[in-house]
Amino acid sequence: MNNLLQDKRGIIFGVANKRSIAWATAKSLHDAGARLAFNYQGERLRENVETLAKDFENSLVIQCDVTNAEEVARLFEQVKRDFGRLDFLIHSVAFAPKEALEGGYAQTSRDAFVTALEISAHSFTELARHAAPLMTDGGSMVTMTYYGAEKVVANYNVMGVAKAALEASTRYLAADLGAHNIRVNAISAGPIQTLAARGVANFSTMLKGVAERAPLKRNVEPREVGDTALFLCSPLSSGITGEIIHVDCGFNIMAF
Ligand code: 1JT
Repeated sequence: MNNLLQDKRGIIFGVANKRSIAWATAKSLHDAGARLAFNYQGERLRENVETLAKDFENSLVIQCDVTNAEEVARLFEQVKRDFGRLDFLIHSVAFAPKEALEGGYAQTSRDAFVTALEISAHSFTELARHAAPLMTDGGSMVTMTYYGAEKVVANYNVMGVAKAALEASTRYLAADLGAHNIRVNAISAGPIQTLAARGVANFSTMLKGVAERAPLKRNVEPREVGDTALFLCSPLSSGITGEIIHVDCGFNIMAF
């Protein structure tokens, strides 16, 4: 418990279950005193998110598929009505069809490409556009990325291309919104055993290999990603914008 986000309010996109990176982030932000709103993508995930959010006093849970412009507009209207103002936004949303995360990148279909880029990259820009006018006292936006945006990671394929677009979006948004004292940053997390990752072939083997090569000799914990998001939403990071912070136990600095 700390007071880094006392009287601050923000919204978190991408909680699906208690293993979600978005959920670990919610816990860090809540423990720092923030009031939180959550989205859920569809009826299937509503109960999960409502159950998790119950622990958080005065939280909001709102239906919103980030690819549905009407639902996005409606969500921000409700946030404006209930919160009056926004101080931060967490974007922890990604998707690509399973078949796109195996085999060669050259085999990526147009459909898989468009889906991955729309959900994983365009949604951040869309949400930022709606959130910025509510950040009347300045604010902080944080998205989640992965090393596959920078270097070729076997099987990450079109997600790497989507994350590269997301990282570039982080810089362009930071340039646009800086004059309003809105900072925009990304966390490049090491691999984490979430539900999304569980569908990935040989994910456990990869986790082990990454832990062996990382300077800290282990995998990153969701809480460490959440605490970095807390830092990026707090005044402690007031001079940082447009940055990609690696939270990966040092894995990215190694050549071999
Ligand atoms: C998605 C998935 C986005 C898994 C993701 C992701 N960002 C990181 N991961 C974990 C991962 C996945 C692969 C990988 C390394 C890490 C799955 C659902 C779609 C969105 O390749 C070695 C494939």
